[in-house]
Amino acid sequence: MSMFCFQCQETAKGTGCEIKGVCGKNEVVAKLQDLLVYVTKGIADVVVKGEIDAKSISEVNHQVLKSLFITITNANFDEDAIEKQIVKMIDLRNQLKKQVSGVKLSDAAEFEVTDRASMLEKAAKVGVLSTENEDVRSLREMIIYGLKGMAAYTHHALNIGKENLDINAFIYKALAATMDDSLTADDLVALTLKTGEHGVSAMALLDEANTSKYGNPEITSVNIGVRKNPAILISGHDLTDLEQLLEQTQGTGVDVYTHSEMLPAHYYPAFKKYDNFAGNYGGSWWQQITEFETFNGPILFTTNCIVPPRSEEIRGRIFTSGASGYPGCSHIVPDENGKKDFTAIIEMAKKCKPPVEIETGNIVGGFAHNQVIALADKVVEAVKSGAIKKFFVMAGCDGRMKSREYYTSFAEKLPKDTVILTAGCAKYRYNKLNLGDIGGIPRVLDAGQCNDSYSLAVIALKLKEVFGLDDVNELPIAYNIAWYEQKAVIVLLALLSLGVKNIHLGPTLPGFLSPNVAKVLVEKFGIAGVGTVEDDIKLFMGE
Ligand code: SF4
Ligand code: SF3
Repeated sequence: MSMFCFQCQETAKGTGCEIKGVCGKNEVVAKLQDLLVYVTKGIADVVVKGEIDAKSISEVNHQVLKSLFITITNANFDEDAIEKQIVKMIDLRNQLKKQVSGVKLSDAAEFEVTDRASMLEKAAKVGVLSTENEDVRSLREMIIYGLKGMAAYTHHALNIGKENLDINAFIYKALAATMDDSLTADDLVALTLKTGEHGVSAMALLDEANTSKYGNPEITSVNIGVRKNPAILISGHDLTDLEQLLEQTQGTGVDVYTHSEMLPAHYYPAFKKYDNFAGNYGGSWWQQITEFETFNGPILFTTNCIVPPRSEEIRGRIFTSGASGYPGCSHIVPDENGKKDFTAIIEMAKKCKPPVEIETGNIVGGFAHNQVIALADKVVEAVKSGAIKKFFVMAGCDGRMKSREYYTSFAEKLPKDTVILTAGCAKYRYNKLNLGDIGGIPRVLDAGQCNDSYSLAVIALKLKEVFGLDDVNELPIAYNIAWYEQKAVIVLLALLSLGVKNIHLGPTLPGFLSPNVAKVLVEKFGIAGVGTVEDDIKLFMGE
């Protein structure tokens, strides 16, 4: 076996990628990512055992978030960039160690490597399979994947200047705990829920960062056709990159389109003032394989999800920033004030043909908590009158597997007196269907990106209050969530920590759940997989 990774839904055979990632990650990238996670654990060990206050180590905090983010599925395939980050983290770790004396540190805090070969040799000993007990391994990895998602959201908030040091302190504590052999399976289950709690805080922090800077999302109709100008496509989740790109493209004759998870940027009031912010191009992340061909212009990835480009021509048009990276693609780095210079992308766009139109029409979204709560009277009335029988939270990720057609069919076949609440790129399975509305309330309410699943939780808690219920599970809300990468793991853990039960998770249950851990999730939280559309609808509707 040359590598092992089972962190995403598309993992080979549902059990683990062992030769090459289904995502395109090769053995070297996989191993370097393992080592990057390991050195962040080493830093956590130093911080926890040395009782170092997160307040005093801001650069370390930031680099830990970035390192975890780099290892998220489809974020970074660039061996050299990951190697550089490992070197940086070892250096930070060694600086940090000078503050600590008289404690025995773990190997993760002590190891040294000299070159790529020694990194790969070390990585082979510290990956996922280095934990032998499969239940402990399963719980440790579930916590680590949750932390990766949490780190991504916290990193976005940081880019907007918002921090919550309790989250950073928790990340250290939890990372260190994943190396602690004295913890029992019960301790690790408790830590999983704690991870979920901090996931709620991370999403709330990002929500506060986004809405304080860009305003509260509002109902918006987004054009999915094209204009006649050359253009740049921006993908991923980082709104600060989008803001800077929109500023720098003003008056250049270059339009900006969103792709995949960047679509919800259109819902924020602050971006509506840019007249070259043209619309959204294409569907969810995996459709980039054909959509980048017809887009014609350069593409900026601000985060995941990158699919290895099929041609040199396309690779030459891809730029990356932040935690994302791809070999051979230009990576834009910020200056010391966080400013990024996108001139190279804009100049390239000017020489490219305008995008080819692949569809026409509009998508309506912008139903984050503030907007939905503004409509609360209407929603509550519709529930009381029986016009709305049930809400279906269908947030999460999309993916390539054919089995995900389930979600399109599920949305189509749901009774007409139901409403879908969505967030994340899962929505592309049904957001272009004409599902109609109920007394003016659209049957698909899109709150935004995957992190805006937080909005769905806020909405549920508000409804619980309005209806005077004691338990969020008494609401007429069912959860049928699609997952793919580790941000969906933190969303799931966040919902569990809020007491939400009976979540259905698909299209397949995570390969990283051992049979015993899966059993705990089923027994304690009522987690279930998906069946056939017809059976599941009957089950959810209580028929
Ligand atoms: Fe496989 Fe997913 Fe890991 Fe990629 S991220 S190597 S597809 S499990
Ligand atoms: Fe999608 Fe990658 Fe997860 Fe932010 S863009 S939800 S998969």
